[in-house]
Amino acid sequence: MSSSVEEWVDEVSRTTRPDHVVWCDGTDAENDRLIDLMVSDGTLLRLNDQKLPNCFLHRSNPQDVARTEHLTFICSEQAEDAGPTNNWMSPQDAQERIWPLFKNSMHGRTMYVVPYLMGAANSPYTKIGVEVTDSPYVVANMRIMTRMGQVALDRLKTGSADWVPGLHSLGDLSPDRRFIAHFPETRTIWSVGSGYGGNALLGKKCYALRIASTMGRDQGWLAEHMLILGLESPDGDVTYIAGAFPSACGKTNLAMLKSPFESDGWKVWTVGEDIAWINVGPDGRLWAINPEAGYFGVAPGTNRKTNPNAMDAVSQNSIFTNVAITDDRDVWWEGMDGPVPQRLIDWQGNPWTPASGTKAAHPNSRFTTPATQNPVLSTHWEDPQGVPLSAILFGGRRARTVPLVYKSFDWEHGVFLGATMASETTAAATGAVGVVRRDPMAMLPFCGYNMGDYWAHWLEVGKRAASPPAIFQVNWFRTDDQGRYIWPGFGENMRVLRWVRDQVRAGNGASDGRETPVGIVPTPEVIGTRDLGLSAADADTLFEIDRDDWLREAEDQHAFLQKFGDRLPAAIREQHQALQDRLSPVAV
Ligand code: OXD
Ligand code: MN
Repeated sequence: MSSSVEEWVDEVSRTTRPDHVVWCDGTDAENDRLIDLMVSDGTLLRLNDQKLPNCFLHRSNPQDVARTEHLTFICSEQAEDAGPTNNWMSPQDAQERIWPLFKNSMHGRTMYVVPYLMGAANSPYTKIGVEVTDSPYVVANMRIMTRMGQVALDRLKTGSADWVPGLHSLGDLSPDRRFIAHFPETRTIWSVGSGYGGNALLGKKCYALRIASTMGRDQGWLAEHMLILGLESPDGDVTYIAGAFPSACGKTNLAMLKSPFESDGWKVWTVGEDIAWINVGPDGRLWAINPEAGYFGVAPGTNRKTNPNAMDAVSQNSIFTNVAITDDRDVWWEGMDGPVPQRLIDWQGNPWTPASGTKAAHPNSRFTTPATQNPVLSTHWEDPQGVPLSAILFGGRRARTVPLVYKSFDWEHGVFLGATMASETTAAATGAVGVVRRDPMAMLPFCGYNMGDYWAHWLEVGKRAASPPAIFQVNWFRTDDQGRYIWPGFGENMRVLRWVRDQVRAGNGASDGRETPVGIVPTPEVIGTRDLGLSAADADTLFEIDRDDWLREAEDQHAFLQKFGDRLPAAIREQHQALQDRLSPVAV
């Protein structure tokens, strides 16, 4: 392996002072040893081996249950390079404020050195990371989420100097001494004080999004918070679609969608469910790989109806975090099929009954499961070049304003839709839930540099691609006057995917669509709202473009875009102006 890895490991162990250092090889035997260790010290609980073979429950510290965006920093030399949407700390301040928290932090613990690949072993787009951690739970999760161990050591051995170090320590798990710091210029990650997924599995959000987005800016590609799916149509053709949705907005469900039209030949295959790395191919199309090997999905709401494929996937070899369990050590969470059990042990380990008045599973409880257990995994999910994208969806959670689906006029307009997308917040991050916030390209918490520059980079990539994908906005979450969701969602989202496919197959001419000031909207007929039993009034609301709502929306977009000052690309400003002009035509 690259001697620089050994040097770095020596250097961090001189500060963190672990009792032992273990280099992970990723074998079953190693994993078994770690699991036994964690079962014996209570870090993991073995679940019912008949119902859930080789599955385990982990209960995290109750103060450590979600990503902590306010403790997440971009440590670039210049504050402007982090931009107005990131927390910034100078590398010098990080050295003074964060580094001391690693002093002796692994004393009495073992330090695991976890070499891993983001991407398939044979892909030219794959990248190497090495995470050092004092959490065996993190090691077991990294083994599911990445290609970990020997396969990465082999890459390092062949002389690759290009790897991203990530230092992780649980510290004392106090939010007062918790930091997740990224150094884009030196491509380094430090995380201390949290064992929770996105804060601690450093390959995922920290590397594959925050650091990789800056690599993509420098190298001409895109690292995106996107699912990738293959939509098979009755003629056997597969159309590849990527989708950016904020956390806990149904990305995993859409990526693994069970089609109600399967007997007619419409089917979804999963390539990825959280992250896409996108390159311009020699044919002028955008090609996407999924850099991950597993799914770290939100458990509550997952059931046989909303996501039967996920229910199958998590039935073995999976780690559950902060879910509830039954008397016979089966898992349970809110929204699971069947009646609510009368007795449970809740996510904190306390007895629970329906009268308790609390959630039995934490709203951000998760499963970690290997992608290979997904029954609808695409046979192309590890193709070295990735899959060619025909469409990109930007989705948010919006009770009003945004229709079920609409198509942008062109790439620049599509980038504007991504730049101004907004969503109501969820439990995936700490903080208030249900507040509308702008979340451009679903990358607000994950873009490692100035978001204005990021939009410029998107525009540039589109210029380099002769046939870029068509861009759509979707919203499954529109409500009626009583606050009820109008759209059934889940499997029925297939109707929207079919329309998207028709649109990209029809080329640039809009078919079955109505041109509005915001974009091209389908008719209720082509989506089939009547077959779903939706009233005409509900169908109207679903596709409505209300001028007053949109004027308010445009005003709010303006306030957001202003924050970027001279880093706002002119094309985005012009797109915003053009939207306002279409909403307020000059009277003649
Ligand atoms: C995730 C997230 O865990 O987006 O994927 O929070
Ligand atoms: Mn995510």
